[in-house]
Amino acid sequence: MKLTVEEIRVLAQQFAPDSVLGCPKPFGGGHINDTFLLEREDGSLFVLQRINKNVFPNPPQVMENIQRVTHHLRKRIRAVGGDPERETLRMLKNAQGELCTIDRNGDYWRAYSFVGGSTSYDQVESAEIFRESGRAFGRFMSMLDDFDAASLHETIARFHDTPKRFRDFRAAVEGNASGRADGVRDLIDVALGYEAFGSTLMDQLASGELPLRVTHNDTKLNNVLIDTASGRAVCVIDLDTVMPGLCAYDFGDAIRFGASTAAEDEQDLSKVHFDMDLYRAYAEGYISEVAGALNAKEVDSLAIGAKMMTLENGIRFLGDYLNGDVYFKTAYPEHNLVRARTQFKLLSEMDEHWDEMLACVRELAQKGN
Ligand code: ADP
Ligand code: GN1
Ligand code: MG
Repeated sequence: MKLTVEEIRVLAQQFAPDSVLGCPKPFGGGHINDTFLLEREDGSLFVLQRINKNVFPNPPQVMENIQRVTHHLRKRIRAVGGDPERETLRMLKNAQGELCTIDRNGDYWRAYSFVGGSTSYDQVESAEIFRESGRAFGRFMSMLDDFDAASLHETIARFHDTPKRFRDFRAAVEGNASGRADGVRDLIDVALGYEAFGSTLMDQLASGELPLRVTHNDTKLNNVLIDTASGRAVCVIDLDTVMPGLCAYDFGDAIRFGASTAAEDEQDLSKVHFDMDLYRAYAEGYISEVAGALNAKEVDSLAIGAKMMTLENGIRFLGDYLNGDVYFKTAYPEHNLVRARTQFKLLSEMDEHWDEMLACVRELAQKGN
């Protein structure tokens, strides 16, 4: 049963020993968790979040990963003279000294310090901000280069296993739980046309050509906080999916979201284009932080990852539409379909720019080495 605003306030109180002011306000544009912003009596802010247990079956494991990763990041940030309180997430403890409080529905709640003076963007407003987010995610991976990837829990099994995503997609088409399949046959056929390409990265991982690293796995622009005054990236957030992965996932997911001339859910497809200049800006930021660490196959995999993550999100959105909108938050009935259509539009334009995409990452990696 849905919690009342007062119940959410009481939960918030658990994480703030001094009293909480006012009502919890829904906050941010995430598609998964429920996020609220709260104010303490001293005027400071904090973020309260309900972890989506439909998406994360084992919240304690999610929390353990985040605690270990942020602890490691704090050490690395301190070592280079940075400010760990601003540059990585700080989880708050509740009155019992624990990182989570469980509500009467069995849902897990957690709290983070609010990173003040920062903004998260739901759409790219300038190439410079996008370049900065590339630097932030590149730095994030390099600061975790001495963290034992195998020791992390896999919080969502096979998260970027695209062939598995295709099997799930086929099941969604066949199951047709929403009865919507006949109305979107055109798009289903487009998606299935990419199935063979869908195994490229998993094959290269299996053959040992691509190494597993500690990756973020959900690198869209609104998962990095940008300093409002300086425009510099401050802090990578949304660490629920930090797991062993490929750099191609992190690079690719950021590109599929940000190197677009329109929002992920733009309804007018004539406004949605893949933007090569934004792609280059992100690549400059990201590669400037990681170039020396990547092998030649990984450099090429960045461009492949851009297509792969766009494809993967396309079949996830379309699959969710067919399943009856059970995974992603939606604001209206066709929302997932609208999102899927933007992904396939971007993917077809990436195909047209493929040679340029590949040449760009190769050239930047060469320069950075
Ligand atoms: P979701 O998994 O639903 O995307 P996020 O952890 O990304 O959840 O949080 C949703 C949004 O809330 C973010 O995009 C960001 O705008 C905001 N947010 C989350 N944590 C913080 C924080 N510690 N400081 C400032 N803003 C935050
Ligand atoms: C979700 O949590 P959020 O909104 O940052 C999703 C990503 C998708 C993205 C599409 C755990 O990201 O995988 O790429 O929506 N996160 C999860 O916008 O499934
Ligand atoms: Mg998020």
